[in-house]
Amino acid sequence: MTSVIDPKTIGKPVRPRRHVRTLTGYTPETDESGKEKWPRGDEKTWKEGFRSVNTEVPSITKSIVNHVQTSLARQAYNLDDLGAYQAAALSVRDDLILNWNETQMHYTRKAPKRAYYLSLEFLMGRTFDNALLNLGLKEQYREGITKLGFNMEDLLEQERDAALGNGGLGRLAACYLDSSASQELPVWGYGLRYQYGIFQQLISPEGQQLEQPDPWLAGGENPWELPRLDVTYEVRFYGTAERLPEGRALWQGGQEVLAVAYDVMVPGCYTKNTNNLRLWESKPKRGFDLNSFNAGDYEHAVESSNSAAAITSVLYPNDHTTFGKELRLKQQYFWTAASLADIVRRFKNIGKPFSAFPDYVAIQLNDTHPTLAIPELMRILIDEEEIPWGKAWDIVTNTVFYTNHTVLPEALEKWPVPLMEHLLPRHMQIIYDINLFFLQAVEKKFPGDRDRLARMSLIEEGFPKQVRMAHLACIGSRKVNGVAELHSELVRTTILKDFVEFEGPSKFSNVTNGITPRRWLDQCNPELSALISKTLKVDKSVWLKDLDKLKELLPYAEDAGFRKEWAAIKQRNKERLAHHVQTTLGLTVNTHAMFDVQIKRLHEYKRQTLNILGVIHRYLTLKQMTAAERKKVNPRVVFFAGKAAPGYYIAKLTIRLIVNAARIINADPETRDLLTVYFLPDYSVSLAEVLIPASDISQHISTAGTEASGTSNMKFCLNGGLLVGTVDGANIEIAEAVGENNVFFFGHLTPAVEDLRYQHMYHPVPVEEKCPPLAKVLDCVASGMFGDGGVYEPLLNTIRQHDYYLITEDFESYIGALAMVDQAYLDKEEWIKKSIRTTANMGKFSSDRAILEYAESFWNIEPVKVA
Ligand code: NBG
Repeated sequence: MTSVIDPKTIGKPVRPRRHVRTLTGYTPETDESGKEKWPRGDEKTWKEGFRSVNTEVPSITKSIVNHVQTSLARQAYNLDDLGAYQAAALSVRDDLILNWNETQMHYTRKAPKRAYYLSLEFLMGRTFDNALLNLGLKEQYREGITKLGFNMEDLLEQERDAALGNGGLGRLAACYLDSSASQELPVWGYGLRYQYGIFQQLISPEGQQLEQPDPWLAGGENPWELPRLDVTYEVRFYGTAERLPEGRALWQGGQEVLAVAYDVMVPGCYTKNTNNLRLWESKPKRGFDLNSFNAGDYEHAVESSNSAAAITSVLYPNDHTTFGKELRLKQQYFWTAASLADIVRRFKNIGKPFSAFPDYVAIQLNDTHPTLAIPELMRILIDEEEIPWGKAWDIVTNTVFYTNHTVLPEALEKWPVPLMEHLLPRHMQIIYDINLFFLQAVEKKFPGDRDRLARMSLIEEGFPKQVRMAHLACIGSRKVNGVAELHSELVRTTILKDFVEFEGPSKFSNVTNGITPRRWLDQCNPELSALISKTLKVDKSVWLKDLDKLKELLPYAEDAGFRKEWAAIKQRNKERLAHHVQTTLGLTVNTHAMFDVQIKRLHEYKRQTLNILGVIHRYLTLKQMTAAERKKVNPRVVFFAGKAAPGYYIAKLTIRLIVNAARIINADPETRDLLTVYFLPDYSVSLAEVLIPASDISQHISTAGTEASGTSNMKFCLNGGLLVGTVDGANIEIAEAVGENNVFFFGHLTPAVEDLRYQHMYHPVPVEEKCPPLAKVLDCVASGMFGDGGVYEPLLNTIRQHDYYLITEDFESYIGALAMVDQAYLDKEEWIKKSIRTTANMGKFSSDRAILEYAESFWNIEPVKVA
C-alpha cells in the first residue's frame, strides 16, 4: 500500500479528536416505544455466548486449564509455578474484565459526574491476591489451585510488583483507587505506563546502595492491563504559537507524539464496580518524524522517534526534589494533554455545552505534577472550542482541585521559563496571561504592595525566571487541601499564606490521608482479619468497608483469651518475617525480641540517621553493662528498609552506616542476643506487607513540621503495632484517635523549629556541650568503629554543623522515648491491650473515609452502583 502525503499538511494543527470505540462505552439505541434495540445479529445466540464471573471451583479450574492450553500453549507436563500463576491470573483477569466492561457501560449510560485522579505515580504493588480478595474468590481459587497440584502462596510469590511510584504519594493514589471502586464512585485514575518503575536496590558488601533498572514488563504480557491500541491522542511539543484575534492562538510545528492507552482494572471490594486506571504510553506518531524525513535527514527522523518512545520509558526516582529536567516536563505535559483530551472527548459525548463541564467533570491534581492541566484545559477551551477567556477560566477553576503533599522548599516544583517557552510556547503565553489578570486583581485588593505582588506572582524573578507550579495550581483550582491537620495548617500559614489572605480561607482545607484496609489488613494480615471477623461476628465484607466497626473490639482488650489469640498472631507474623529474612538473606532473626521497624524513603528529614545513631547508642550502653545488668534488658531487633534517590549522597551514606553498624553489632557475641540490626534491601509494597504485620513498634521520627502526613504510620497501627514518633503529620491524629498513652511521642514541636535553626546558624553550641551522649556516638563512628570513619565525615558534618534537621536537639528525648518503650514492653499483658486498643481506634484512617470526603466536599460526585 502506498499513500501520498501532502507536504502542506505536515506540522499543521491536529485533526479533530476522535477515535473508534471498541470495547466499552457503546450505549444501545432504542426504538419508538423506548425499548432497547439489539445492535446486531441474533440476540439469543449472542446471549447464549455470554459468560459470567466464575465463582465455583470446577469452573475456575476449567478456566485455568484453558489458559494453560491456549493462552500459554503449555501442558501439565511443562508447567512451572510461573506458568501456573500466569494461567490463574489470566483467569482472574477474565472475571475482572467482565465487571470492568459492565461498569464502564453503566457509567456511560448513566452519565454521572465523574472524578479523575491525575497522578504521576501509582504504586500498585501486586494485583493477584488483592483481586481475589476483592472478588471474594480467594478460597475458591486456593482450592482449585491445590487441585491442580500447585500451592497458592507459591503462585502469589511469582508476581512482580507494579512499582510505578516512589513512596507515599504513589501508594496513596493506589489506595484511593481501591477505595473509589469499593465505594462505587465513578472515579478514573490517569497516569503513565513507565517501562521502568522505581529502580531495584542492591547493597554492595561495603554497604553502598547500587541501582539497577526495573524492567517490570520484561516478562511478557502483563495480565492486569488491557492495551487499548484504538484509544490514542496526538500530543505536540515545541513549535510556534501565533496569537490570533479574540485571544486565540495557533500552535503548530514542532514534534508530535502519540499517546496510547493501557487500561488497568481496579476492582472494588465485594461489588461489581470495577474502575479504570488509564496509563499512557508514548509512541512515535508515524514510525518516525516526517518533517525530518522529508528534509532528507533520516538519522534525525529516527532519533526523534526514539525520543518519542523515551517519554514514558522511566519513572524519575527522586522523591521530594525537583530537577528541572526537560524530559520530566515532557512527561508531565504528555500525560496531562492525553488525559485531558480523553476527558474532553468523553464529556463531549454527553452532548452538553461546555458551560456544564464542571457539572460532569472534577479533576484532582495529585501534587503539582499535573498542574499543566490548568493551562492545557484553557488552551483546549480557547483555541479549540473558541470559548472566551473569562468563561474558560470559570470552567477551569470550577473543575480542578489541588492537593499539596509537602511544604519542603526543595520539593516545590518550578520550571525555567526558557524551557517552558521552548517546549510549550502556547502554554507559556497562557500562563503569562493568567498571571497578568491575577496580579491585577491582587493589586486591586492590596494597592501598592509590591512585595506581595512579587511573592505571589506565577513567575519568580531570577536567572532564569521560573514558573511556580504550586501558585499556578492554587489559583487555577476550586479547592486546595493538605493531607493531615497540621500539614494543612502549615500550607495555610506558610507556603500559601498570601493566597489565603487574597482568596479567603474557605478555599483551603484538609483531607487527612487514609489507607485501604483491604490490602493493609485483610491481605497482609489474614489471621488478624479472621480473628476480627470472628470476634465481631460479622463477615469481613462489612467491617472492611466500615472500619469504624473496629471500635467494637475495645472491650475484648480486657478478655485474656482474646489477648492470647491476638499475641499469638503477632508472633506468627514475626516468624513469617523471620522466615522471609532467612530465605532471602540467609540470616537468622531472633523472633523472641521486640521488632522495631522503620521503613520509608531515605531522607534527611525522615531521620533514619537519628534511628541508627540511637541504635549505636544502645549498643555502646549494652557494652558497658555487667552480665547481670544485661539480663534485665529487653531484646530488640531493628529493621530498616527504604531507597535513597540515586543522586542523594547523604541519604546513601546513611544506608552505608546502617549496613556497617549492623555488620559489627550483629557479630558481637556479647550483645547479639539483645540487639541486632537488619537493612532489608529493595523495599517494596510486597516487602511492606510482610514487615508491617510483624512490628511491635515502628518509627515515624521526622523533624516536626516536615512530614506532611505519613501513611505507613497508619498501616502499622492498624496492624496493632505501636508508634514511636515526633509530633508531626498524621502521627498527631493517630495519637488523638488511639489515645496518647498508646503512642510514644518525643522531640521538639513545630513552632520551635525555626528558632532552633536560627540558633544553630548564629549561636552554635558544640554537640559535645549540647548532647554529650550523641557526641560520643558520633566520635565512635568517626573513629572507625564501623569501617573507615572518614567515609562518614560528610554525614556527621550535617549534624555537627547547622544540624538543619535537629538531631542534636531531639536525640535525648528520643532515647528517653525508647526507654519508655522498653519499660512498657516489660508488662506484656498491658502491651497487648495497647496493641488491641490501637487497632480498634484506627477506623478514621481508612482511605474510604478520605475518598468520601473528596467525593462529597470537593468533587460533588455520588456512588453509581453497578447492579
Ligand atoms: C508525601 C509526604 C508524605 C505523605 C505523602 C502522601 C510527597 C511530595 N509527599 O508525608 O511526604 O504521606 O506525600 O500524602 O511525596
